[in-house]
Amino acid sequence: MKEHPLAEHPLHRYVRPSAVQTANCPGCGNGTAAQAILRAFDELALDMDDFVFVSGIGCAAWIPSPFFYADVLHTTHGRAIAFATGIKLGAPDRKVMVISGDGDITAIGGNHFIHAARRNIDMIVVCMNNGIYGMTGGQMAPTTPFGLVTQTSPYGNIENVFDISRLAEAAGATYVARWTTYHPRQITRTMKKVLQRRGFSMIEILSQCPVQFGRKTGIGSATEMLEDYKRRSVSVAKAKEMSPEELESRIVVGELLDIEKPVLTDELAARRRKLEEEREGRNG
Ligand SMILES: Cc1ncc(C[n+]2csc(CCOP(=O)(O)OP(=O)(O)O)c2C)c(N)n1
Ligand code: SF4
Ligand SMILES: [Mg+2]
Repeated sequence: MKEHPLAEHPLHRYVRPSAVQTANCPGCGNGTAAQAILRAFDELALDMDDFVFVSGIGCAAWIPSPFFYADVLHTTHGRAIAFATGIKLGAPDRKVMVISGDGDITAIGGNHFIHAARRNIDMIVVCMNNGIYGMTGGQMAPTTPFGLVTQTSPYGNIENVFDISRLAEAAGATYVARWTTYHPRQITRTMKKVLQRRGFSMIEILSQCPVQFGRKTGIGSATEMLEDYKRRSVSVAKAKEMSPEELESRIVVGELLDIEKPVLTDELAARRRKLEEEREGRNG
C-alpha cells in the first residue's frame, strides 16, 4: 500500500492523501485554524464520515476543500450556508460544518447567515475573519476597519464595520464564540464543545492575511499581525469590567453566547413523526 504523504503528522489521517499542497500563502492564518479544527476531531475521536464540510469561494474556503478527508462541498461565493441548509434538511443524520471567509459569509452570503442563525439550524459555522477579500486581491469587506486603504477604498474605507459575532447573536444563533489565530488551543477547545452540541453554533476566527491585509495596513508580517492580536485581545470576563472607550480597538475573545432554543431540524422531524402517526391511525 502507498504510504500517506503526511504519514508522520499526527493529524495526517484527516487530510486527503492526494491533497497535500495548500492554496494558501505562507504565513496565512488559515493553516492554524485548519489544524486547530482537526485537532478537535482527533481529541474526540470522531469519524469524519459522519460529517459534511461546506465552503464558498475565497482563501478560507480552501481550509476544508479538498484537504479534509471527508465529504466536502466547495460551493459558489456566498452560498455555503444555503448548500449546508439543504444538506442538513435532506440528510439530518449528517453533521454539517461550514468553513468560509468573512466576505463569503457576511457580505454576499449575509442573508443566508442571519436566517440560518434565526432558524437555529443544527450546523457549525466557522467564519474566518481576515477583514478583507483576500483571494480576489484585497478589496474592502464589511469587516474592513474604518479608514483602511484597500484596493477598493484608495482614500480610506468610509463604511462602518460589521461585528460578526454580535450579528450572529442578534440574528438568533444559540452559540457564539470569537478567537484569533493567536489562540489555536482555545479554538480546539471551543470546537470540541460545539461538535457535541445541537443548534446553530458560530465561531468567528480573526485570522491574519499578511499578503492582502498586513502589508497594506502597515501592520506587516504574519508574526506582527499575531502580536497585534495578542496585544489587543481581551477575555469576555475582563471586557465586562472595561468601559466602551477602553474596549475600542480591543478584540473580545472567548465564549460570547451559549443558550438553548428549538432546533429547526428537530422540530421538522417531530412534525413528520406526528403526521405519520396520524396517517397510520387513519389507515389502521
Ligand atoms: C457571485 C460572485 N461574486 C464575486 C465573486 C468573486 N469573489 C471570489 S472570492 C471573493 C471574496 C473572498 O473574500 P472572503 O470571503 O472574505 O474570503 P478570503 O479570500 O478573504 O478568505 C469574491 C468577491 C465570485 N466568485 N462570485
Ligand atoms: S491572500 Fe491572504 S487570506 Fe488569502 S491565502 Fe494569502 S495570506 Fe491567506
Ligand atoms: Mg476575507
